[in-house]
Amino acid sequence: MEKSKLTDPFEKARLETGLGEMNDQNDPVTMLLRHKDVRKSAHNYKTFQSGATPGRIVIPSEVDIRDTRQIPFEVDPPEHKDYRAIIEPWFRRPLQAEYEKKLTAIITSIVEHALTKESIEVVTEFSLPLQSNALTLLINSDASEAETWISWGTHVFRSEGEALDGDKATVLYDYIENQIEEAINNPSENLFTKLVNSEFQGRKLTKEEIKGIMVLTFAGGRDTVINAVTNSIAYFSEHPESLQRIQKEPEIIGNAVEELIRYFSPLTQMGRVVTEDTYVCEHAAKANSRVSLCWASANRDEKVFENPNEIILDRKINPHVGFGFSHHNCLGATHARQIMRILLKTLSNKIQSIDILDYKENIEDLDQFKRKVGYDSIHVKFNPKTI
Ligand code: EMZ
Repeated sequence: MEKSKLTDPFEKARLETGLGEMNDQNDPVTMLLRHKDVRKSAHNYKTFQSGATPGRIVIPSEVDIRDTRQIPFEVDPPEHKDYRAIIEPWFRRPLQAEYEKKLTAIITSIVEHALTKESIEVVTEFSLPLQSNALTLLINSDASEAETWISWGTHVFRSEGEALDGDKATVLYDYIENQIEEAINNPSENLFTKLVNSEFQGRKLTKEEIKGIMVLTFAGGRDTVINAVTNSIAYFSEHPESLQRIQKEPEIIGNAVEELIRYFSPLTQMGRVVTEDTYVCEHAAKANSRVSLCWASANRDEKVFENPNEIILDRKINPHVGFGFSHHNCLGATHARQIMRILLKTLSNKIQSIDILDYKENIEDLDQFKRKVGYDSIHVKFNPKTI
């Protein structure tokens, strides 16, 4: 259990040039590291495009393992807006009281189960089941579907050891295609049925479009939620006083969630394809090359955040870009925030402390930078509050 000292691998490059370089499957990426440049480029969808070849804006690139365009994520304005309008209200359901109640029940039962164990592996026995059970609410499917989704592991496109895995993607695609047929033949109240009945610019969505929306729903909020939850458990195990503070001052939970998202930045970066020769930080960026918006670096930018490498639970001014920025900001953010809020509340009410027994960090290799994004595994013991 070797602890990395790599709190912010981007600091030096961000200060010196504002850029990083990484090779990804011979399709190099120029990484934008400064908060200002990241936000500016995220906004400029004409020069920095999302709707290129499906999979190309993801790093590592997924062009070799999928053809399905994820929607609305891999579509640029103006179409982006019309797709997003179809699903945005659905993705705000997590704010409804009934939804919140069900999510609280799911999280409470997972925390209570953890309390019965002498040792629990957080990634597979806590965060993954939490993510998948919570997703049944977002999709409004039967609770029993979670078991199938859990069996897919922490990433739907990568197998153990993080290698991209086309066969694994096929499992997800088959599942989604079956569910679309099921929604056509046996309509229910779930998201598949909702999409089958939805219209885009005056016509029904095609099956391929529905598939693109559902792939994003399954893939986009998976490892990110799992890393946010797992990293938070690790943080609270090192800082039991933060749990006590949240219990005493529940009004800081909203700020605390934003701060944890800023600090952990569960999604390191997202790419864009350059549409015309341009410059980023005085560096030429050629048409058809890739840049990335490095949320993780922007979120530690010392020009924007005071003491960026500290978790300040009640940080007031927090313009983090952990959920992206501009048109493509995270569709699942409402759901993710609710998960985190309820998790913090539940932990602070039930847990006295958490002992770390053993762990293996998950270090992302970005060539020039090595970044701790989460854990491959972390065994802990949860200790209950006695009063
Ligand atoms: C894509 C991406 C979306 C990609 C907001 O992020 O998440 C990644 O985990 C997936 O591999 O396909 O959905």
